[in-house]
Amino acid sequence: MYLSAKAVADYERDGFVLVPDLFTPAEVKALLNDVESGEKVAQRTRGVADRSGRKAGIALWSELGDDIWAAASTCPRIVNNIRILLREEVAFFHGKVMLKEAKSGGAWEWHQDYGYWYDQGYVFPRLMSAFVALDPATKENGCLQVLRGSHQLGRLSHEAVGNQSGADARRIDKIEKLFERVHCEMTPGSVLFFHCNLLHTSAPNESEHPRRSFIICYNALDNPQLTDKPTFEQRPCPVSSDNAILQFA
Ligand SMILES: O=C(O)CCC(=O)C(=O)O
Repeated sequence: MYLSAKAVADYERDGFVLVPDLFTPAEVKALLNDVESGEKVAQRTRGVADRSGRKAGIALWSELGDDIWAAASTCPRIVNNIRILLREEVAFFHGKVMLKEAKSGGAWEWHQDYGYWYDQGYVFPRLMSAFVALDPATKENGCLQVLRGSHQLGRLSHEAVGNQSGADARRIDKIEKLFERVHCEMTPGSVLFFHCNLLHTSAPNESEHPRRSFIICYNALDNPQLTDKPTFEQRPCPVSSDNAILQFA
């Protein structure tokens, strides 16, 4: 389950790498059970409107806690691959469950995550995310779309679009043609590792089924946050045992 040298080279060229079936069906079932029946996601979910006012749900937290989400965030199959890709020691940054309801879940505008993490004071673009599909992610239900290699652009200007922060739309119109657009269709349990400057978007969910995912974000341990009120705990991300998720099943 550790990335090969080729996968690391793909990530460095493309800004992302997809690992099929990193989590087992039993682990995905346990995570989905917590989405549906647990308190954490229910208590934290809020809607974020896209440019047309359609909302996508997001439940976000910055602490690891002692629950199934912490177990997934400290899973060696994730954390050690993040270390391999960032090539340095990493800290947990935050986790977020993304909920695109059937027929109504809204879009996410083109953006780079470092577009807004820069505004939170992070000095270097040495952060990245692991997007864990909990449901099948398809074109119909608004899977993630990325521009292959766009992390090489560096950070673009961002502006408010709906309740979101989107990359400069006029610039996106021009540069979109320079890159291959990849629809990241994923089976449940698959994980997309992606760079914080990779341009990505997703369309509304037009299907009959929800599209749920868990995105885990990590920062390089020594990437400081310029702020009087740090929200980021600088300690090495713990690594749990490989079967920790199932202990919460
Ligand atoms: O869930 C999605 O479709 C996109 C989420 C996203 O772009 C983000 O959280 O940065």
